[in-house]
Amino acid sequence: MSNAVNYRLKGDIGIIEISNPPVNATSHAVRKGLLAALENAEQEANAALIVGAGRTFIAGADISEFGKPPKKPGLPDICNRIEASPIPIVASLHGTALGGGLEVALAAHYRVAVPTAKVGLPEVTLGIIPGAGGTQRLPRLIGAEAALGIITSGRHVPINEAYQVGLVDQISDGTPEENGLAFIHDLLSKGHGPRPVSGIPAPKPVDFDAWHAKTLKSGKGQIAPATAVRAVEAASTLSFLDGLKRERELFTELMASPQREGLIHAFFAERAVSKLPELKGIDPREIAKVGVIGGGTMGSGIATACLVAGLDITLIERDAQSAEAARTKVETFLKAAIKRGKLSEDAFAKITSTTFRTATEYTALAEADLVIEAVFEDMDVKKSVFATLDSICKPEAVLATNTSYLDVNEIAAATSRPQSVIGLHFFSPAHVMKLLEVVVADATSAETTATAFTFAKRLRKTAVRAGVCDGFIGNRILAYYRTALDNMVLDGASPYQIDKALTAFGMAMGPFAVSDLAGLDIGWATRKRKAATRDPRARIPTFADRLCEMGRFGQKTGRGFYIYEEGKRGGIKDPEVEEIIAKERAALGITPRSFTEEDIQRRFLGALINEAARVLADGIARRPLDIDVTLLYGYGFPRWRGGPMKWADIAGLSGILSDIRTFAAEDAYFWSPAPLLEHLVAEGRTFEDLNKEHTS
Ligand code: 3H9
Repeated sequence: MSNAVNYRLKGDIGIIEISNPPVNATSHAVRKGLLAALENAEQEANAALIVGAGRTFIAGADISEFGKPPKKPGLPDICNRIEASPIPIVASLHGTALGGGLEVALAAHYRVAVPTAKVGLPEVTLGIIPGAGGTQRLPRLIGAEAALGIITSGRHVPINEAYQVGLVDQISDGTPEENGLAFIHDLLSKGHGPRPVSGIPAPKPVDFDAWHAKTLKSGKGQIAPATAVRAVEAASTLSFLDGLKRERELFTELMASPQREGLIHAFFAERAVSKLPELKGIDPREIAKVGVIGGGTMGSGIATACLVAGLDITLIERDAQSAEAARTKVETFLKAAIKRGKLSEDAFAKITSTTFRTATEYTALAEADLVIEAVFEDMDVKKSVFATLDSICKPEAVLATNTSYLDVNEIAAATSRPQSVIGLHFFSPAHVMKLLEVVVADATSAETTATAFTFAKRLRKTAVRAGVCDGFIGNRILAYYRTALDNMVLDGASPYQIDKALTAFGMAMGPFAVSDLAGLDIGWATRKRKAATRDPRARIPTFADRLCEMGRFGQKTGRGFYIYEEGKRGGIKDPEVEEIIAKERAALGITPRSFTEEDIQRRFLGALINEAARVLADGIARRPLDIDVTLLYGYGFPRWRGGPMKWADIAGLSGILSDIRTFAAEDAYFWSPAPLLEHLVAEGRTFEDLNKEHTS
């Protein structure tokens, strides 16, 4: 028997324990072990219990085996074999029973669980559907409607809810083994035998076409959830065996899709971002008390994120009135967190009475373990804040700036302890957005960096390491692709057409709608700041300046590229904007030309990948996967495409380079190809090869 599965006889019950840390995924060794253990149990036991060793039952199939040649026995065979067993089989769940793990439990004849367990079929989040009978057994057990809700969302279902719909038979305190054994003793004493789910009549049909249409629409280009609807439909309309066949066909199709490749890349990339070789063995500093300077939207959002994570917060504002306004803002954010189920009423009461306070003097930060500055984006202001912090904070405190583009080295130099200074670039709204760029300056110590990563984890944020440059990873790449889009507007495309083309590609929002949300005045200020040093060959989106001159700053003023009407979600197109753009083109002597959706997407992606390659070559991002995670979590790049670098690998780097060279014929300055991209193409290598170089 393999070490991945332990088998022993306890009385007349065979105990089959999956032991494949960290999450008991059903690797080849587990599948072989399960089969052998089952055969043993059937020979000598009156019933068998399947449990997981360690922190969880089974979190699913082993994702790292996907894309490789399958090895027998497959999980569907194992599940069918479990269900067909002549002795009753009970699965006792704890931790998570997900994907193939839940499918094993569904193949068992009975299911018990501890109160903290969660179950789910999250396969669609990986670009596939359940492939070991989940789409056929779950609807039989709980009905098509409830099964569709679980399978198409991929969500982790709390065990109480699972119990209420009949997915598990009993919830008990105690260890999984105790729970399972007690259940089996009861079962045997009542003379109950095997109870295969496949024997339950087919679920009543629901309006599968409506489910399919709805799921396809909300998938925004992602196909797995809608495909899952068709698999569940098969449970209603076909025999169990034919349904299994249909599930396999659909599963196999998706397994071969680029969406599966992209989503699985995203799964591993988001776990790899926090693994930095230089932090191995480095202990982070303790963080309990945090100071936040500035109570604007960003500072208040940061304070909220920290408070929800249970940290003690002192927020500094310049006067009592601003401090009170910040307190109100934070309380509003916290109340919204209660509504979203992220915070309890009790925790809110505790936060507002004890762990959150505002102050107007920096001396209130003397005991802070970490201070995050979120004041106005001005180098002189920031330097003076850091000089003050240096004189007040305890020597072991970490001093962080939330700047989105300023030079963190220069800020660190304003202190006598640059080793303790780091950038923590939050994304707005900071209590909601999951991305945190950890900007490591030249003198930042490994201990400070390790502390920042641990802090991010505490906040349940995904932290990406970035180096110092204007815009770090994300905003630097954004500025470049945004220029490509603005140039297209100058040349004849409308902002609305561009937004439509890029949401069709899968971006969460169109870039012009995003600018309206962020405020057009931000880009305007940046253009003014850079005007003196701008290369004369660079083109200027004067149409955006005209909008700002008219006070059209976006959502906050009711007008930007779009018009925002009170009480309505999203903006509507404004013909006046098109007129302003047309006038600017005429003033610049540009004859407008037309762009297709594909033209727009190719330019957007060409620019994004070109600048991303430079960001890599400059060491601002160490690995392509760091860029993927940044764009996925902070910029609305579609997860099912894996991130821009993964998308580029799948699309083919030589095609992208050839696009860039073609565009260079129109504007050689902007479209000069990144040398790294040229090298990769010349050597026939990919971004994934660079990821591997950094992890091997
Ligand atoms: C499936 O089951 C298909 C079947 O229907 C059909 C088959 C025919 N495989 O997330 P963590 C690793 S599809 C391999 O940091 P947490 C993970 O990479 C599968 N490895 O912990 C990490 O490794 P490292 C359906 C896996 O406590 C380590 O385990 N199942 C797998 O925050 C710890 O993970 C899913 O989609 C796996 N299945 O969260 C569930 N899962 O330490 C996917 C994890 O080297 N997993 N690893 O970085 C999860 O959602 C979370 O891992 C879980 C734990 C909630 C379980």
